[in-house]
Amino acid sequence: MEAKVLLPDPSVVKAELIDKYPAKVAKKRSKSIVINDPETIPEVQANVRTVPGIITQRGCSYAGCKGVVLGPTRDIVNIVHGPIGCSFYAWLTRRNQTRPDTPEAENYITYCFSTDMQEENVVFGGEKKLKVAIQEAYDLFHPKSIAIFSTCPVGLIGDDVHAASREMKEKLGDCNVFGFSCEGYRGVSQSAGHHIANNGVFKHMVGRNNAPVEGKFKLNLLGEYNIGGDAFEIERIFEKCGITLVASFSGNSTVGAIENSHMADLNVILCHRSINYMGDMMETKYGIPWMKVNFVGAESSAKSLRKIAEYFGDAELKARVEAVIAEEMPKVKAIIDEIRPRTEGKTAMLFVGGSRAHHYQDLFTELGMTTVAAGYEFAHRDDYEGREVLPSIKIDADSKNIEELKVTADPELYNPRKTEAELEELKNKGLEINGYQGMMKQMKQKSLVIDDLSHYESEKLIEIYKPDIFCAGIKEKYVVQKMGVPLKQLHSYDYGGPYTGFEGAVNFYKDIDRMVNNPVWKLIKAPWEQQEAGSLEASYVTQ
Ligand code: CFM
Repeated sequence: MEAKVLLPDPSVVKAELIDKYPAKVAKKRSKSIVINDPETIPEVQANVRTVPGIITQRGCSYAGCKGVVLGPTRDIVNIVHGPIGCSFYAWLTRRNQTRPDTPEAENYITYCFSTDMQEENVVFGGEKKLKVAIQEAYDLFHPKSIAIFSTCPVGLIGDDVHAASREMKEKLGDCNVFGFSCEGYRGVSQSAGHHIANNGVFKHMVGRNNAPVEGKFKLNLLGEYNIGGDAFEIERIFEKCGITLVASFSGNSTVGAIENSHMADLNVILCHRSINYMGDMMETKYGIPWMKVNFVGAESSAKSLRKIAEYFGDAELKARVEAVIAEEMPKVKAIIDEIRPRTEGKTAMLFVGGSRAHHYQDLFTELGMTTVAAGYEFAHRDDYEGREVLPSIKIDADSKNIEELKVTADPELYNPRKTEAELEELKNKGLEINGYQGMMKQMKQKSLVIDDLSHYESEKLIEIYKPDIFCAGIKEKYVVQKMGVPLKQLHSYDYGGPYTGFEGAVNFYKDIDRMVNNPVWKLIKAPWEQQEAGSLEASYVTQ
């Protein structure tokens, strides 16, 4: 039975969140703060510029391109063309793990490659220095691929990273060199960087190797970045089921696997926000359908495996998947039965990037916990409301900045994996092909959905709801914990993980149990409990 959670009136909460803002800001923010109705799905303002002066959780386009999409592939040398700070900030901070076949196998993830742009390069140009850096990396490592990432000053001074890459690719002969115009300011958030990265990976990597891949059920795992070892757990499950993983984009992946990925017969997408472009482009060019899955949550993992088996339509695979679920689930069930009485009825808030604020709600549901408010930092309306809204999304000037690749069917390699009739049949069985329903359909009536949550709003939310746990990132962690509320980092998982699949679910239950039932939080007095009412907002002013 589900525990009843009494929630404050969401319209009063919303009014309070925007009450202190200047009128113009309040008007803008109110469009991004929405009271959910899973039946009618209200419109959420998303993927628009953050109001200047507001402390946002967001990152930049370079972070989305280099850090998120390309970063986890181990045998590509990623050179950052820019000041050293951009590299240091991105160096090993995302906890994406990788497992080379042998200790000697190529793995550049632990390195930090930068052109270390100086004032002189900003004034006189940095292309020469970039070419020297590419040559140096090549001489040291002889990698198969080198990617160049542009930081803000590169775009400002007009260095042509693409021309430099082409020149070096030709000169080196056996190294694929390509660049990304992913300057931090290219979009309103890291989301722009995802799109730029998808375009580059599609243009320069996918389809370079047409060698056939062994296996009966071949798929690519899109939008899984192996944070804390998540991909390892999914790989374990696939292997048990007899499913062949051709390439992962891009956790625990290699350049070779991505170049060969168009040989798969299905793309499954975990993180819709960061990689849906790739799913669509591969479908158009090669005829590979994509399907949204979720391996966060034990029930969701079982459901996703069943969806994959249904797609391939093979009786033996279906039986195998059922056997794996039957073997894995009792272990999960034993733990949840022990933990759930302690977590049942508690509340959570999730404010993370572009997909985890949705996916992790499944794990909290399994714990009997209610998500009272959630939102993404940089997702688009389709991630909230479902892909049906795509035709009605207005393309603003910021989105127009990002190239839309014109993709057509490959004259030789296009091979629709399913006929129209087969796709229709799958749809009738409830399999959503090339679709995603978004977060809101799954969230409760009257829960709050907030896009690009500001620091101020997060403090207010905590003050009003006093949730049992708040999920966000390192920038929020200690501020929230000083209020007496534990914060679980869902970007890096703090030091934990994996949280995917069956074993991951068990890890998560245990970690959350420890956090929400830790008596230490009761010993902390939140700032508003220590100070007089009204004195908080101005506490940053020195008089
Ligand atoms: Fe996708 Fe991600 Fe996320 Fe993301 Fe990210 Fe991340 Fe994230 Mo941090 S790709 S949108 S840009 S699931 S790095 S692994 S945790 S904000 S919710």
